[in-house]
Amino acid sequence: MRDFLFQVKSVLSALQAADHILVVTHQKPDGDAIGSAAAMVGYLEKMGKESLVFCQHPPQDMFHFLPHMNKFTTDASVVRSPLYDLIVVLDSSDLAYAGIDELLRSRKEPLPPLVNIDHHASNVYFGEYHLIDPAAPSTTTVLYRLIAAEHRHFIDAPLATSLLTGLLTDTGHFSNPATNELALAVGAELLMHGARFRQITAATWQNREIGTLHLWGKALARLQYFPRYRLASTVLTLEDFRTARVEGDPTEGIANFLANLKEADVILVLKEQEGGTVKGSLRTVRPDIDVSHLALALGGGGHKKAAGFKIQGKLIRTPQGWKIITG
Ligand SMILES: [Mn+2]
Repeated sequence: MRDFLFQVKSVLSALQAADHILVVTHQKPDGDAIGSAAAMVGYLEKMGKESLVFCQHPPQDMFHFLPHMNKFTTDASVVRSPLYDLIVVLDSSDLAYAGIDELLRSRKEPLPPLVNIDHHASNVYFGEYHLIDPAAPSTTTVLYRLIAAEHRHFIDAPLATSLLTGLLTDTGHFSNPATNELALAVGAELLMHGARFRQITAATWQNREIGTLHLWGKALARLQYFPRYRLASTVLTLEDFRTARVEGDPTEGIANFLANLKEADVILVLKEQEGGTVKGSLRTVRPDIDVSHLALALGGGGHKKAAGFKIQGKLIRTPQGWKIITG
């Protein structure tokens, strides 16, 4: 706790010393990536600082109710711009996930200092300043504690709404194992600051489309159970996504949903991605199982209860079930 307060002080002084701040959030941004970036921009604006958000992919339409969406850019040239005297990376355990490792390496100008704000247990502590709490349910919760430390009066309804969005989406609307006492305490405080709970729920939860449910149907129909490992697994192929004609990836919730399965201790969802890779999502709700170890062994990372990895290969159906053909 003392360590956290020390980190808060050093991050605040780095923010205060900068004039133009580039905020970076992770590729294929989820509610926590977008909510934390929107909240950061709102906070910096109140501090009188100019900022812009770089993200490899644009926010999905469902997040357009959030403030500062016009501050997001996918234009990689901003990462090389000498204008910015500080880079703040959010919700990313490493710079590759943030989508800027190559961009920073190929940059000729000297690098501005980097601030690393996150809640992944697998964070590699890149950058000069860190504010990392693996016990935090979301990056927006970490950010809330940063802002509330000295600038609680800056938290208005739009800022609180951005922060609550990350908290709600990362906890599966207060249902997954990330839902701890901090989640509920910060959630209550954000509501008292005017966060629009119903608006977030309507936009990010009550938004299923027919094509999405058809995809879910395929994933559920293919569910396989391996009693020896108490593991249940399913797959989705690129062809499935093409025929469903859905925007982005509306199947992120499948692994969390399956984690509630009575028979299984571990859930594995495999999804084919563009460019010849397969993405694996691991989940558990068992207090004594840490799936981040398995994810790390497969070149990925994440949290104890929710982790993932990516491997080269494609999915094929065999008489014995689905297999990954690697290489
Ligand atoms: Mn997160």
